[in-house]
Amino acid sequence: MKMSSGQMGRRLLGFLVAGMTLAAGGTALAAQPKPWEITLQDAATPVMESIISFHNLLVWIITIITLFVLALLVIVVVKFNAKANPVPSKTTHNTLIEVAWTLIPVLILVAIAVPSFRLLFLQLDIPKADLTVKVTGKQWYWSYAYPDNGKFEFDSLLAQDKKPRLLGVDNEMVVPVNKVVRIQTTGADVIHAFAIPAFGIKIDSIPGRLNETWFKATKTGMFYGQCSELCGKDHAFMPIAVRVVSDQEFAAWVETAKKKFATNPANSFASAAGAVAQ
Ligand SMILES: [Cu+2]
Repeated sequence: MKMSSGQMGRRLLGFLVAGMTLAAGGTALAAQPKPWEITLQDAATPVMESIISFHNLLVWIITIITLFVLALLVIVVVKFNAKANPVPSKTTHNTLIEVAWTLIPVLILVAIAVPSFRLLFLQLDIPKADLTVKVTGKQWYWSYAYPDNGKFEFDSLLAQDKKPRLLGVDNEMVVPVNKVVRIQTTGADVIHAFAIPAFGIKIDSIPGRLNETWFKATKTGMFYGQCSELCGKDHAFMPIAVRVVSDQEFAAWVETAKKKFATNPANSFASAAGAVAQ
């Protein structure tokens, strides 16, 4: 069948719109990495929203600078090559240009510094927390304790049979939605790093040290992260799975967790041994 260029254009436009709708539909569900993903995961916290908008601002700035430098290079190559410009100018100084190429980059850096520091303070200045979760990185799994909610701690190990592959765990970390959660993290053996892209957090879990960060998840659902510090042979197999639930569901979960995971040193030793044997 022969198509006119108008028909062809409309068809192409159709594909484009379909593709974009598909992409938009895909990102709405994303709380985990997707095949062929090139952008950041969707934000589930105010901090991640700020990270994404800062990132987008930087992409604009870097794109404009790169295109500008490319344009200058093209002009030089085309207009000032030996053939086009056999007798080169002897100019060595141009005060105006020298002041401009010093000042403009400084102004650009200052313009970047303002939102950059604002974001840094948002991340580092931990607001009054509604609850604290103590996260311990171990070779090769995570343990979660809820000191505000009772005396219980549990291990969270990769569950081979669970979806998504290599991200599903046996016991998820559970937190209430729209609450400030303070994360205190440490390492039990070597340095690990607790990172959840959708929450915009990534912090080292260092033996002998307690690092703090925070997040406020504004959406319920499952969110996944991974250990982000090379920590040994099973570094790739200690995912982080966080289930964000309503206040009532969280309260109910705390009650079951208290019974299920009542602090028992023998239990945590047994699961540690299990993890090593795995
Ligand atoms: Cu690790």
